[in-house]
Amino acid sequence: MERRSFLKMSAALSCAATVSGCNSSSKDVEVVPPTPPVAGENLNWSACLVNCGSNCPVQVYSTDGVITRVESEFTTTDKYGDHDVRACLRGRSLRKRVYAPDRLKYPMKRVGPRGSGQFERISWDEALDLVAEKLQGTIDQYGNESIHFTYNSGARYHFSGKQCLYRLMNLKGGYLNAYGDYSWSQIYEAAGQTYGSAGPGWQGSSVSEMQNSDLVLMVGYNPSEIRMSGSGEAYDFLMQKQKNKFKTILIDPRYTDSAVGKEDQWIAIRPGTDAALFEALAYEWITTNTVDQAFLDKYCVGYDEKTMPAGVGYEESYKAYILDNATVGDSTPGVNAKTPEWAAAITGIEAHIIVELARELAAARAPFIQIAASLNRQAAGENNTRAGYMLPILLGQLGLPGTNCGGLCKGSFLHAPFMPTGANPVKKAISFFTFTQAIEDGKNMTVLSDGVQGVDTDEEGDGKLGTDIKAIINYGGNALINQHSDVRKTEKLLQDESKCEFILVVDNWMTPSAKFADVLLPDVTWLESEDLIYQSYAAGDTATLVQMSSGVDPMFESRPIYEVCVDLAKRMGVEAEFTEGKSRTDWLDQFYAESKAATPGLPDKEVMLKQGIYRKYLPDGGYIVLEDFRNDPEANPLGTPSGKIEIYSSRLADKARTWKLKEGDVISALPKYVPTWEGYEDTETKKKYPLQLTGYHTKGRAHSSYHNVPWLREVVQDAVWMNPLDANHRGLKTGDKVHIFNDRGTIEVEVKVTPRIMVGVTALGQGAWFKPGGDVDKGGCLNVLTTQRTTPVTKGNPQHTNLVEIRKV
Ligand SMILES: Nc1nc2c(c(=O)[nH]1)N[C@H]1C(S)=C(S)[C@@H](COP(=O)(O)OP(=O)(O)OC[C@H]3O[C@@H](n4cnc5c(=O)[nH]c(N)nc54)[C@H](O)[C@@H]3O)O[C@H]1N2
Ligand SMILES: Nc1nc2c(c(=O)[nH]1)N[C@H]1C(S)=C(S)[C@@H](COP(=O)(O)OP(=O)(O)OC[C@H]3O[C@@H](n4cnc5c(=O)[nH]c(N)nc54)[C@H](O)[C@@H]3O)O[C@H]1N2
Ligand SMILES: [Mo]
Repeated sequence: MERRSFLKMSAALSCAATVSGCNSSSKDVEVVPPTPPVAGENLNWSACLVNCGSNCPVQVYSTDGVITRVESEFTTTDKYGDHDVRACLRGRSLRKRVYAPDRLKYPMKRVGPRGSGQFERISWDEALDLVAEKLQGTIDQYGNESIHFTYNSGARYHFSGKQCLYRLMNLKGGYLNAYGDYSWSQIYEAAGQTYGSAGPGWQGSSVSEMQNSDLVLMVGYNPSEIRMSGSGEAYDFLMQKQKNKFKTILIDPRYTDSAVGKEDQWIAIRPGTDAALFEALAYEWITTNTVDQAFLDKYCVGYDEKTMPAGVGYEESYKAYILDNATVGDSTPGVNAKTPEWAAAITGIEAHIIVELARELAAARAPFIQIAASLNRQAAGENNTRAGYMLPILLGQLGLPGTNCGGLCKGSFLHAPFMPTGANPVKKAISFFTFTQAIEDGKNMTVLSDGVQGVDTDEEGDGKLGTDIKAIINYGGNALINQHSDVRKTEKLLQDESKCEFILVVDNWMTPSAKFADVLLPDVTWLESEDLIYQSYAAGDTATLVQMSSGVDPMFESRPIYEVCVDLAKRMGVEAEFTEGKSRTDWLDQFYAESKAATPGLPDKEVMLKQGIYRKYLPDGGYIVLEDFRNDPEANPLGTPSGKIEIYSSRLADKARTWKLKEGDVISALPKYVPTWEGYEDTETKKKYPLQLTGYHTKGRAHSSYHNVPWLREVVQDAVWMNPLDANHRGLKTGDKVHIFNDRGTIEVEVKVTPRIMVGVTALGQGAWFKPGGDVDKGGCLNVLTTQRTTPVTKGNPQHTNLVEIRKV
């Protein structure tokens, strides 16, 4: 039985992973729901609340409170636009996850050294007393700003989720804020500087707009793997492509699932070098007069002498930079012009391919350009992304049908409220990625060196954070250690109990982060929860609401975090404020009523409990990003200081002057290709560690989530991709065990030798669980190899920028 399901799951995965798509194959088949194999089975709806951008519904069958099977959704005729929202293999494996042997069963407190994983079972009363006492004690001794939440994206509940803990802490005086996130920090910055708000960066045109495009340029965009849900972007993309036959060009070091099996062009590029390619495209367009000069004059600041900010000369314009030419009117390129030949040597893309790409993009009627988030997770992530936004800007191809501003595709939404958190009285904030630095020496972190926000500043604009992090709350996240960079460094830091004095972890499983808890609380899982959720933030063109209900009782002694917070609020003297006098049912009813008011077609809750899902294809129609601005820039100015698209950013020019940067880091007023530490051009480090390594988001997991489902490990091997040339050179063949290492650590994984990755570059799915013990991490956690060094502007995560060496074990 188990084996059979596994084979079925394998089929489902390869199907979800290839470009033909699961849904399309069953389009004309009549949908016959399978007969429940067990008499008297109950059906409850639940959802996969992981952070892949799409929260798929699942049907949970149970008998006498025991889950018998988990099915994907199959309630429609499956005609595109009213199609099933099918979970990928991960969602379908949820029974295994709920019943995983490492499920946390009881509240526990640490007994061994921190991180050793030695715990002792305690009662809920004892655990709650301890947590309340530790949090209150930290507030009393060090102040609210010494308490911090580590990044947490693993459980997207609306009612009983992380918001409850934020709410509790806000009622108790707050906590140290974090700005940014592992996903898109550098994108927010790039879009904010260029387009005046973060929005266009993560809410570009909707996928549906591809129907009006003749050429979709996907720079690092890999929807078949990172947007796998059956309703979502990958499927929308496939449907649009099948119907409209636009050409797709993929630029990625890997030949990804989004390319395989189609007539696409794949252009392999060295990680972190995209900006050099973009500049060569700009060079081609400028020297062949194919830039949209009228657009640049009317809508933009900083392209050439006509639109420079007051006091800034032509020599600092984008055109002068690309041509390496400081004289207005003289169009002869200088020796440092950004020619295709120059870019070829950096990117690994032959010059004639760059020239051809420039021609194709310029000739396209409506190019739809997406610059994916992977480029922002590089050492010069802000500049990479801004440089990518230059493509639609130079061509004047944005705000029009079939185009995109370079941003990630905007998903559709229906409204469902989240538990209100209230406002945080603490205004101080650090970049999410610098929490380890704030444990080590938060006191001395500053505005100009470390991007600290919300502190008092002197006349130079500098100011100190003034506190260290002394307590951490880690709920539904594994970024305390596993998902954060330089695991070995974090490990040592957290082991030192004099630094961070208290760590609370709330999770469902004994994850690497859970092992570092002082108090460990068992949460219920999604399948044991009631909630009304929307489809998450990037699920494409079909908006859904899912009514989750629980067919199984909370397992062992696990408890929903809402109830835990009520009990903590009681102990900490804020119960009345926390509950507002409402019961759990009152909250859920209130949320449902708010959703129904926002979506009048939503049926009553009793109906939704049975039907599980409510969906609407493009509830607001399609979306063309920056359309209003394009139509009427005076009436709809952007949020930039000039109200225009800022190619030259005066705000960044200021930061470039005043901020204190590490050697090699660059902040620039113009978007620029920057050769970085541990990039392709870091020849010094490459003497020891010659291979570039990126950590892609694998279909086998969502980050570290689902790592503990053995079936998934079987179908998606955790192996480092390596080109045959690099492998031969090292005597490696597929399946060999290898050590990947650099100065930060060593991990052990298998190698997959494949021409699907370019020479000199290696790639490993991120998210495997760190397995401490000895010098080699046998868990294969990529973050043993990544650095805590930050990107220059947002102090974000350059987790795709790594140099390593690999050898056979
Ligand atoms: N090297 C490298 N590192 C990366 C990335 C990369 O590309 N490369 N990507 C980064 C990105 S973009 C992100 S968003 C982060 C993601 O980092 P995280 O937000 O830490 O995401 P997950 O690894 O999925 O961890 C989610 C946690 O939530 C727990 N969880 C699941 N369900 C529940 C529940 O019902 N209740 C509770 N209490 N807990 C639950 C899971 O067990 C798991 O421990 O990782 C970042 N790390
Ligand atoms: N299955 C699955 N889906 C997920 C997630 C997951 O963990 N698993 N995580 C979700 C989350 S939170 C996020 S933030 C997104 C992440 O979405 P992305 O950031 O887009 O995902 P990545 O896999 O990091 O990168 C996408 C592609 O970019 C390529 N790439 C890496 N470096 C470069 C580069 O310098 N230049 C170019 N051109 N390409 C490069 C990689 O090979 C990869 O194929 O995915 C979401 N979806
Ligand atoms: Mo992310």
